[in-house]
Amino acid sequence: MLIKIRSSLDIASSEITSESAYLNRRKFLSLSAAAGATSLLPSSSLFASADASAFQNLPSVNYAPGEKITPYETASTYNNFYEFGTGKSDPAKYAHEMTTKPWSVVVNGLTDKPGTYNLEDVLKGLELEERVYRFRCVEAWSMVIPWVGFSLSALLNKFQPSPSAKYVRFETLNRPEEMRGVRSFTSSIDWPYVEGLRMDEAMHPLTMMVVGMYGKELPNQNGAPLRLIVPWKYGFKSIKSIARISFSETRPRTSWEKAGPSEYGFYSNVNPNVDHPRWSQKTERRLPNSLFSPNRIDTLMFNGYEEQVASLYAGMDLKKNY
Ligand SMILES: Nc1nc2c(c(=O)[nH]1)N[C@H]1C(S)=C(S)[C@@H](COP(=O)(O)O)O[C@H]1N2
Ligand SMILES: [Mo]
Repeated sequence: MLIKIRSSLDIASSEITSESAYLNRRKFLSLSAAAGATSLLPSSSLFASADASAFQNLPSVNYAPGEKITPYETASTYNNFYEFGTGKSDPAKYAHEMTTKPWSVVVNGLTDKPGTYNLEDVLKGLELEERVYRFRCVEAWSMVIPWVGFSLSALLNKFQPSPSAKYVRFETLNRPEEMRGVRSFTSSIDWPYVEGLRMDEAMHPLTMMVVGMYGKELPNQNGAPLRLIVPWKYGFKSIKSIARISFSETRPRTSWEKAGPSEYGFYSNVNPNVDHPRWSQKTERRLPNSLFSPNRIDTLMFNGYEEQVASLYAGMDLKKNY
């Protein structure tokens, strides 16, 4: 096994929090028993099916206390992943056409360790954990999701960015033959999908690199095998299926800035006081909802993570830097 996974034996019972409410204890026990039964099969990577248990029994922290976890069914069927179409159900229908094994990541720019790395090598030595975060799309819908991954800082530190690196840029896989949205002539996105963070945002402990959700590997439609989650920013910053990570001194131009500069800025912090030019950001539709239970709730400053991240933006005009 190439990734360091803590077995249930080395986790103090105090670390196994009761917040993993979506998995009741009995279900958990039966799943780990099943995983135990297959552990004699040869397996060489975290993502081999015999290692399904690698995503369970992890230390878990709930960053959305008191809120209901969105059902897996909703989180894995109501998606934005324009590489597979613009409809919310397109990713669940078509993202299986993307090959995610094997997967490699190019690391370049201002780093002492440029190269093309197998996913297994990128992840080597990193310890998985679970975090429950609120997730807020710029289209004013939201969910609460238990992600599995680790702080992005742990991964970036492995690549020793040089002190002159001020930004990190991410690129999604660009493989039109497996992505019908990329092949489409009506797309407004300049492929590949590009996102970026200021280095201090990237190194913030809440910024997460994600490989799983709900105690399982990420489904392709949610950005397998490697995606970003920045819980205080609008969902489009959380780029999926990452194939390149670059360090730079200058601010990268992101796909959404290019597509609509007056509507989508570089920072894209969740902010109920700054409306999108075409709609309000004061409230959000918490999924799943229906005509009869609209589930409208107030949007929180920095998506509820103000205490942890506001200092990153001290002195900045958040209306200008939207
Ligand atoms: N490569 C890529 N990443 C992407 C997108 C996309 O179209 N392509 N959509 C973004 C948007 S707008 C949102 S809201 C989230 C949706 O993540 P989810 O489907 O896991 O909820 O992914 C983000 N990451
Ligand atoms: Mo979004």
